[in-house]
Amino acid sequence: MKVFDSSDIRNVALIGHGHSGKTSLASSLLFTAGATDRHLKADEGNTITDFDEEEVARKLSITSALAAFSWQKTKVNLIDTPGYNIFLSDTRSALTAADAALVILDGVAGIEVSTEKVWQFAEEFKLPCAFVVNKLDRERSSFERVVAAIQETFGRTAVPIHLPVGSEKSFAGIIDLIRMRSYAYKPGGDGKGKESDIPGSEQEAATKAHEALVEMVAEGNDELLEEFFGTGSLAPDHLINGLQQAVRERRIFPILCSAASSNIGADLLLSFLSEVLPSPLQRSEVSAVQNGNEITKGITPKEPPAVFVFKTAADPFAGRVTYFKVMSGAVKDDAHLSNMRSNASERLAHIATPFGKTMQPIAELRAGDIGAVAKLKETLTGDTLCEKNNCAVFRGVEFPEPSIAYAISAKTRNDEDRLSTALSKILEEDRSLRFYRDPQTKEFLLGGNGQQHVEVVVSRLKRRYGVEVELKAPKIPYRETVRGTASVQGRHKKQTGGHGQFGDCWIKIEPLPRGEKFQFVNDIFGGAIPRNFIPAVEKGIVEAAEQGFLAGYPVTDFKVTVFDGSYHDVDSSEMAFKLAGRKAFRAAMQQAKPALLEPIMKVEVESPTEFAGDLMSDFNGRRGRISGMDLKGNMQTIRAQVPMSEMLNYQNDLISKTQGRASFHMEFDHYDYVPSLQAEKIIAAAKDRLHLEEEE
Ligand SMILES: Nc1nc2c(ncn2[C@@H]2O[C@H](COP(=O)(O)OP(=O)(O)OP(=O)(O)O)[C@@H](O)[C@H]2O)c(=O)[nH]1
Ligand SMILES: [Mg+2]
Repeated sequence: MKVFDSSDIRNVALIGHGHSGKTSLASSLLFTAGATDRHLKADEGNTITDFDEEEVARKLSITSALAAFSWQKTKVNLIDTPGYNIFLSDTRSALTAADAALVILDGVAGIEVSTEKVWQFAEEFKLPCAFVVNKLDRERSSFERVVAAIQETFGRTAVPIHLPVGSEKSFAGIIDLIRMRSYAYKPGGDGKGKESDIPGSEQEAATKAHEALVEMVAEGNDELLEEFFGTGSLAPDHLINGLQQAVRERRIFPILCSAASSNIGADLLLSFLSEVLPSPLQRSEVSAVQNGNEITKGITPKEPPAVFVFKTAADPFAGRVTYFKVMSGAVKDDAHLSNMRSNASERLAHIATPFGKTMQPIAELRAGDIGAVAKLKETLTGDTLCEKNNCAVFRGVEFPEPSIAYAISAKTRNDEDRLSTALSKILEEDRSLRFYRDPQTKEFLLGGNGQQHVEVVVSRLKRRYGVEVELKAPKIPYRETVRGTASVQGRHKKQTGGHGQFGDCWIKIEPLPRGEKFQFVNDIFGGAIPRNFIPAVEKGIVEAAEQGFLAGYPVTDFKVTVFDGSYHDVDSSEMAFKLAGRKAFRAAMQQAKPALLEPIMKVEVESPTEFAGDLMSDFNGRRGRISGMDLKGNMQTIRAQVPMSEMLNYQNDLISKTQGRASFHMEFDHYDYVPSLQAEKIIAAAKDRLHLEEEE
């Protein structure tokens, strides 16, 4: 691909709810711009931006993908992002490379849960945005209704710059409210409209909408306001410039029409990208750190080269592929840059412009452009690479903690050996995953944003790396504790020929507040137990506590005071006192009202209000306690505390209860007593388990 100047580059992300048509729109733009020789379809699994095998199999986007193309004199780096809520952390991360975003809406469904989420991301990154009302060829779609919903949710500064001609099946034209011309399309055609005057039947509506647009654009600009009051309108060039400025400053959010799968409106959208959306040079500054100081910084062509890494992919053939945005200067092929985090020197051999999975070689990437390079040694997502060692370091996004974890185990010994290498590659690519070992249950856990998220990893392990694994719900890390106090003796005495063994201690056990774990106090006066044997008593107790008393779970939140005992000059030893401590502990547990503790999770569900009542009563059924509620628009947030054991299958239940329109997040909060009914079952199950282990 040829080299483009910063001012001719547009980095545009397509964002929106799952299934709204982002990948289809990318496909239609690529075809109309001549970057592909036919119109590729999401349903056929052959699009440029859904190339990953899991995406093809599932017919949805899982990670962001890039495709660069040129249109007139502009180079567009299109970033197609996932819309399903469990994959949205990737979308948010990809937005660090964008200078503007198109929010895609389904012309039937209008505003959906993820529409609001991605809108918040765009606000967070201060990205200029426009709305694209897609699927206007569908039955029961309505541009008017969706526009009203957009304005109600996002405000009056969202204004149409297009009007549809025809609706549903007969939708085949678009009126451009800037130039006041009409364009007729052939459904399934080349995406280039035939220009004509506005049909008489649409004249009145178009004039009204044009005036509303003109007024809105003029409002923020004195010169334009003067022209508007003087002539009652704005010259088309002035209108475009004014609109461009207003979009850049996030004062206006244009609304456009489209039917991506039948390729209606692609050429108007392409013109909008190049004429109205900002170049990287016009983007608002982003925060960075330079010489220890927080600064903000724009794209700077005149400085030495620096790039920010916003994405890493594990390609089965090319290995690690690093996607970056040039933040300053120009990066030439084969440049040597140093990584500001690890200090490693990296050679950027064969830099490329990404086009889905294809890497198109390029000689140079100028400030603001996006590129990819394979085989960097130590560079990861979020890193800054540059030539000078005092350059600004840009900030990557943080990823949320996983909301769900599964126990993962290899199917065979052979799989086990390769599992962690394969997983480490997948984790590099997707930073919202976590892989760790639970120190208590000793299981390996894989955490992600949802069940499907973890399942994608399992499937990828098999398809890409030939590693087969099994998933299980993680074991619940129960704990044991005491509710009462007890003072008991622990005495160990054994006479076997020569040396005997003798240890004897008196201990008091009592509960500690939740989370204080363990405390040991030596309260011996007058040497009833010699000083050097006291640590052995403690060790005996700690080891016994690790093994549990009721059901094999570690005992926690208790205090032990050793206050008396006796010893034997010859037969006493550390081992004997350790065993005495152990006996004392077990005897104390017996009397001190032992109890089971269970982890309680902090859960937050976001759902359309219509399901709120149902979801709250569902929490009651799960022994949960509602701790708060928030209403935002049509979305209800419910916060609750629920035992972990009741949440294992929540994801599936939530999907079926809300038709997939709600999302949730949970994390550990605290431990609390298990009610006796459940405790009995857990203890009985543990007895079976421990019994089996003994037999093995
Ligand atoms: N009728 C109609 N269907 C469309 C249109 N655009 C997309 N679709 C269909 O909508 C479905 C989803 O399209 P995608 O392009 O995969 O949607 P997406 O927004 O990329 O979905 P995610 O990547 O999962 O977020 C597919 O079946 C498309 O054929 C359209 O303009 N009209
Ligand atoms: Mg998609």
